[in-house]
Amino acid sequence: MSDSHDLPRLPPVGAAASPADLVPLMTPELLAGLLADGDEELAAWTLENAIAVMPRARVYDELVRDAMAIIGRRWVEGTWGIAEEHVASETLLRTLERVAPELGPERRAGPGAVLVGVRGEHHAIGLACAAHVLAESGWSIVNLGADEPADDLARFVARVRPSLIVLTASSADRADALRETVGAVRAVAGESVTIAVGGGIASDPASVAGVGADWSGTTLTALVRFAVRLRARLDAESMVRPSDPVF
Ligand code: B12
Repeated sequence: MSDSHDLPRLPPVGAAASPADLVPLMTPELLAGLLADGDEELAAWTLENAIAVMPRARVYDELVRDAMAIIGRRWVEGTWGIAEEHVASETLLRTLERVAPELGPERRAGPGAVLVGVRGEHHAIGLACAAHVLAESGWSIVNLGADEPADDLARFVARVRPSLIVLTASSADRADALRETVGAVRAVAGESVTIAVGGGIASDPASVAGVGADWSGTTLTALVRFAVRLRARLDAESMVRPSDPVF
């Protein structure tokens, strides 16, 4: 008969297990495996339990990001191929939809934020995560996703007049696209819109220094802090307009 110590260390399921007991078992390795297997049921269960005991932004900054970094490493090493990375990315996007914050009609009452991947940027999972944490902080969100041309974003901004634009760019290669995007938005909205930049590029301050953004950061935890302060300032200045129907 096998000793119980030989059994795999799977998370306990059942009424007795509280999220706090489960979180230490919910490692990036576990989540990476679930995502690469396409198991959105268990991946959503994992994220829900983590979100029950930690701020959502921290779950995305640590558990989700580290799990996808494992996928990336295995992809680079050749252990997993493009297919496994694609399965993981698509499973994660479906999983995020399942764990999205449940907000009522008040989600349209806050100031508007437009989330955008700059021209050429195809990494869009960070934006999906940013949409959740900003919505939870009282912002009305439109997520335009990946690879948005600067001139089209400017047209959209002129129409919907958001208070905040969140730009993502994964690497320093995207500095020109970022500068072009910030310039196009400023041309139609001037300083009436606040522009925040993040993603991989923000870990290289020299790359974001000259793009003309108001703020940059590498984590959603920092973005939430910034957005809460901005929201308080807009409220104090009575600058929150009723959102355009698009939000
Ligand atoms: C999934 C993935 C892809 C998918 C993306 C699918 C999708 N729908 O988004 C696809 C297949 C499209 C892809 C393509 C490529 N990829 Co890729 N990809 C990844 C991978 C494995 C995971 C990225 C991810 O989603 N992470 C999870 C999210 C939650 O994390 P995140 O994006 O970092 O976002 C976090 C923060 O950055 C922050 N954040 C994000 N945006 C913002 C904005 C603001 C304002 C703030 C404050 C914070 C913030 O919040 C998030 C939570 O903390 C990474 C590996 C890794 N180490 O990250 C490689 C990686 C990013 N890719 C890489 C590369 C090289 C590429 C390609 C060039 C590969 C190729 N030869 O074609 C192309 C480039 C495509 C393009 N033009 O953009 C490199 C980038 C190296 C670099 N820094 O230059 C990485 C690091 C892999 C590696 N180790 O080499 N990729």
